[in-house]
Amino acid sequence: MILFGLSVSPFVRKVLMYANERGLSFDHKPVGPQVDDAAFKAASPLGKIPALQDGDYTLADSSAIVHYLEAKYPANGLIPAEPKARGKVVWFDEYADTVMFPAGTIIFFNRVVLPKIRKANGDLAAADDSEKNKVPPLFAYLESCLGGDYLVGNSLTLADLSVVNQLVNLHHGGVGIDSAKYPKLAAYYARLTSRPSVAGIIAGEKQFLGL
Ligand SMILES: N[C@@H](CCC(=O)N[C@@H](CS)C(=O)NCC(=O)O)C(=O)O
Repeated sequence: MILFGLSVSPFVRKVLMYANERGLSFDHKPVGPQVDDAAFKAASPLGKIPALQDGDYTLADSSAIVHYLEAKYPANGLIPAEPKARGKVVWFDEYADTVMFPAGTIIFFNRVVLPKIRKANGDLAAADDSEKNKVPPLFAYLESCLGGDYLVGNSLTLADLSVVNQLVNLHHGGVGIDSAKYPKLAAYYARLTSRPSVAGIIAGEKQFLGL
């Protein structure tokens, strides 16, 4: 199996963390979006990362890829079968991808990607505005959802992978989680990012990004 995409994308890191947690191995090709590579273009109709090639089967979108892998390797998966838990896992995956990402990418793109990778000026006012106005409701909501060690049930699920990887990009963008205001979320972030499935990836990214 080939997984295309740089891990600094929270969507790519979600799939990498999933694979590591499940003990699945990929040939990882760390390409950027829209790269001019025939195999990548065949796997990613929109040119977005991540994308997967498994033999002659191709698939784009982090959630689609995780669902595919979960169906292919069902034992000890990270998407629960119990209806209420499964519904919540899909909800948090969607919340991370469609609500957290737009708020976080303004920060990560303008404070990190543009200056550090593309050597261009970012729109720092837009990043500051997102940190001040868009991020606090996200943190407050997540804080209110955390009762135990994980977002859903008593074990790691796709919900945690989706949410924590959006938090990692916020962290790369200089947005920490204030443990006085959000004690459960701050502890959750520290706990999840210390898992071997993702800790090494984050350390490598910090080096790559000069953070
Ligand atoms: N819903 C997609 C989102 C993928 C996505 O937006 N990836 C970004 C990188 S973080 C990308 O490739 N953007 C390039 C573009 O939109 O052209 C997923 O879950 O994989």
